[in-house]
Amino acid sequence: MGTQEIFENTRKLLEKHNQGHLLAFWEQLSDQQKEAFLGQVVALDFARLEDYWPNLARNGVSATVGGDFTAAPSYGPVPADAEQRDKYARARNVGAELISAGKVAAFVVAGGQATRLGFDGPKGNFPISPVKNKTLFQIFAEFIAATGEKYHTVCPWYIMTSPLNHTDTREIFEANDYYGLDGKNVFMFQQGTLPNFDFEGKILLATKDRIACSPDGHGGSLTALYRSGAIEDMKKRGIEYVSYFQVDNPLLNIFDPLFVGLHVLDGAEMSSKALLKTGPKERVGNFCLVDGKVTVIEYSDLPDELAQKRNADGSLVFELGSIALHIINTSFIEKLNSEAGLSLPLHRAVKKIPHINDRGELVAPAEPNGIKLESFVFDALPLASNSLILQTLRSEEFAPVKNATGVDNAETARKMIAARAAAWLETAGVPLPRKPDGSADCTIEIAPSFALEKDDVKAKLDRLPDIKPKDNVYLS
Ligand code: UD2
Repeated sequence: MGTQEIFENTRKLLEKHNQGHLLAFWEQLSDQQKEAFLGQVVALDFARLEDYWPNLARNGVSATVGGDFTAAPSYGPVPADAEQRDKYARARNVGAELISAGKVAAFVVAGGQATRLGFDGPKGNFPISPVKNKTLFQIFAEFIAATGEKYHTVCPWYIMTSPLNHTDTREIFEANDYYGLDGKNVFMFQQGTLPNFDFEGKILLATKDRIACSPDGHGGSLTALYRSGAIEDMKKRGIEYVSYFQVDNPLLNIFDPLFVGLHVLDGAEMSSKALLKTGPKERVGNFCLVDGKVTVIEYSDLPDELAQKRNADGSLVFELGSIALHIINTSFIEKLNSEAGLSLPLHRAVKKIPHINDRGELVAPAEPNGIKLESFVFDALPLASNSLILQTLRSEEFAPVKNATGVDNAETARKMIAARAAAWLETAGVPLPRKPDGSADCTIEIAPSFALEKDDVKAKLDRLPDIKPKDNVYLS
């Protein structure tokens, strides 16, 4: 088919979908631009385009909140009774064996824009550790390397970027020599994009020859893992479980044998870690059971009266918040992609979207002018045949770097990293100088090579320096 014929077909298709305006500047484009532009139009997934509008007009929430749903059950951060103590011990062993056998891979979603943090460049390059100022990427890389050492194995790392930051991310890894990891075991791939719309449902043009697009949300990772060949690579390596995490949490335990073990013992396909929310409206997803299926309802979608609802003992009915840590079976990801094709609900976000107007002039809106669509990975939870939730402790595993100021900022995260390090040392019996308010009067940073978990500290006690008030101590 020649370009003219492709153009005619495309024009008809666009007009059918009320998007004919996209060709307004066609005659002004060079042949090369025309070809590239047609490529973008063809990639629009017209089969799904029809589905976009209802999602644009109203928010595509994760589940029918008005329906019959209840709080989701969970495993506590510590076993509830003797039987559970036994199960946790077994789970730890099973998890450790699977990690040792190289069946678990790390997977970070790092395609977001870090707009709230106001940081220029991939968020993973944000410096955060309290003494050495290591970046998020470096902390994760060292955690992965130290896990390999501890379990005498290789833990591959899959990294999802987006067209917004792929080249920068790749360059950062190369400039840092993959933080000591073997580049062969770091698999970087890009997520897909979705077009941006105005409030009438018309797709916006970024330039005369480019459609305005944005990353398709972390839910896009489930498709991107498959399409990029990452799942194929995992299968070759014998990986059966993916430890999914976000780029903004320096405190997480990427390879938690208990979490992996419980997931496997319970025959789950996709599991989650949760913590008790700080209050009804903390900005984390809420775990619920909808029709017996574990489901996450994002904070913005949970009606106020439900968010505020309390049990007789005063605790919140929906008290479990999602911190976006999941174990996902590679076979589940394959199944989602190979059945009728994965189609997670699309959530809308009203944003300021730079674009060109019908005169071809660039507009940088001061107010929100359009809609971006995203899918969320947790919308795959109800599709899993079984899904468990394991509670963890905020002080142990959640210090997200989200905002420049206010809650969850870099300073709060730094303090939490140091506070956890101090708590680990004290649990191992190391006395630390304390301020009158009880907080540690020193700043400790524990490198993953020193300890991955609290219990690892005990074996290193002979390597500890004498810690005096105001000291900055780095343990590696
Ligand atoms: C997310 C969760 C929230 C809670 C919280 C914990 C959603 C909608 N909400 O909130 O329930 O678990 O995290 O910290 O997820 N990303 C991509 N591609 C994209 C969009 C995002 O890779 O297209 C990555 C991003 O780089 C980051 C993660 O997804 O690692 C989370 O993105 P966010 O900062 O937009 O999520 P947030 O804080 O609204």
